[in-house]
Amino acid sequence: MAEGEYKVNAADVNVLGCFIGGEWVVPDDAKLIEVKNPADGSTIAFVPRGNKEEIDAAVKKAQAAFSSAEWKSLQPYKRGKLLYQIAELIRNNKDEFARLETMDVGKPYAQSEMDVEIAARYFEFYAGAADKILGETIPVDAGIIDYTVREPLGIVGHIIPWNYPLQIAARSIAISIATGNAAVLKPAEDTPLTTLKLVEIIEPIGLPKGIINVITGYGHEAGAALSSHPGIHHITFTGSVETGKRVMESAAQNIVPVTLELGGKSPNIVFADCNEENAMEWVMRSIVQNAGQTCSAGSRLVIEKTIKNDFVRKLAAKMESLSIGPGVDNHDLGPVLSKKQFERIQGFIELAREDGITIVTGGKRATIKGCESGYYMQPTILDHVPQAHHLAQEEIFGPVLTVTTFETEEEAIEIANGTPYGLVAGVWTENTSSAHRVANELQCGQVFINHYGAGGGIAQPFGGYKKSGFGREKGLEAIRNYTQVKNIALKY
Ligand code: TXE
Repeated sequence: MAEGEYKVNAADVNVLGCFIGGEWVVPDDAKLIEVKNPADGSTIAFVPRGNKEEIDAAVKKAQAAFSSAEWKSLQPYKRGKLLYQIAELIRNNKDEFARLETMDVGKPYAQSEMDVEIAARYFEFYAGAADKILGETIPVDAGIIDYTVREPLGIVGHIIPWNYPLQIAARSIAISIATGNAAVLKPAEDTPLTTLKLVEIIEPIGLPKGIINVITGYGHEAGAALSSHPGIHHITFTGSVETGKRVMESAAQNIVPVTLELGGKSPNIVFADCNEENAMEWVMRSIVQNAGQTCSAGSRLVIEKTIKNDFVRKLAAKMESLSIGPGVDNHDLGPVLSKKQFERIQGFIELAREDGITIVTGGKRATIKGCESGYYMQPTILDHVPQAHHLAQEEIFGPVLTVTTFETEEEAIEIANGTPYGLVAGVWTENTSSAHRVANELQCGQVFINHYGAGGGIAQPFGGYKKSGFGREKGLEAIRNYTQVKNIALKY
């Protein structure tokens, strides 16, 4: 059968629907998308292959809900209370969410559990923020009272990637509700399950129908229809640079602002005076988490020459001791998402071989007994990667670490800044002055010193410099993306 030609009610697998205006919809003669478990290639569900029609229906429902008296009169603190309720519901369904995320994305169960907790915390964070979205008073001329109010934008489109589907859907929905917007979400075609589960648990709490809508489908169909829809007032996109450009182009046709959270090639800058054990642990974790499929993955080790050989040797041994296998069995590394992603990573490894780059460890597919159709990849270290080489410049999005050395602080900064990306960086040194000097010079949206991921991320603004995108998600900073400012002046 050709892609997308599955029939509804295919006997023995779960056929899920889109969520439009508070109803679950499986269009009659719907074409479906097969959702697979990357651990073993099995089919776990079918979802509708939504397209223009479904997006249009969702936007209309969102518009009606956004303009309804019911939504307009729901005070901010009450929106906050609903968000607290959702956080509780997420925690009550923790196992189900974690199981679904692991089956859908492939990631180890413990990492999925962490995602569930983070999802709940987004709802709590924005619950508390809902009634604290403040304006200002501005001193102008005598006899004038001038003030600003922050108003919702209207209908916000969210295009969600496949690497952290639950976390990203959660933060999207939480902030949309907190700021008083209505939302249309398009999860990634490979990983729609936890987004659908999320709206399923939210359904009974009594949000006006149409405030949250989910359309499943492919990017070039449902995604493109959403980003070019004239009824949308903002697009939040997380994904590749190439698709980000397309989304921005479509949004430009409607003069719609976009927040783009694109890829990264984030460096861990390791100085000789670092705490080696700590640095090594986090350098490893930052590239193997979710099998390296994390936009903020620490995918480049930029290390002081004097300690490189010893550090890399120990790091390789540490990586070789990691277990690889299905996420449900909670190994250190699960499979990568799909054949497409696996082949993409293999393409980079092939390039390393062709160009004589040293493969210190890994580089091969890991074969797991009983899961031969899964896409498992050995964690890999590539040494002596010239700064200008493709491998040091492009996002690989797999458990593949490149190594480049430096001799001076200036050189470290130059190498760290020397890619088109600018998302995150790690700095490892016991010299606080040097750490701050380097942090000030780095061209990226987030710097971690002596930890990678410190603070947990929920309250901290997250986003890129350069081709890693613009606009910020997370924290209070993100509220700017979801609101617009009105200035009001009164002459008395
Ligand atoms: O991304 P896409 P893909 C990077 C990573 C990865 C590469 C390719 O390097 O290897 O991108 O992954 C939707 N209009 N990241 O092909 O295409 C799509 O359905 C509107 C980094 O999966 O960017 C999905 O929901 N939407 C990243 C989302 O965009 C479209 C996370 C992301 O898919 C569309 C994911 C279109 N024309 C990939 N085409 C990160 N920043 O974390 C696709 N989509």
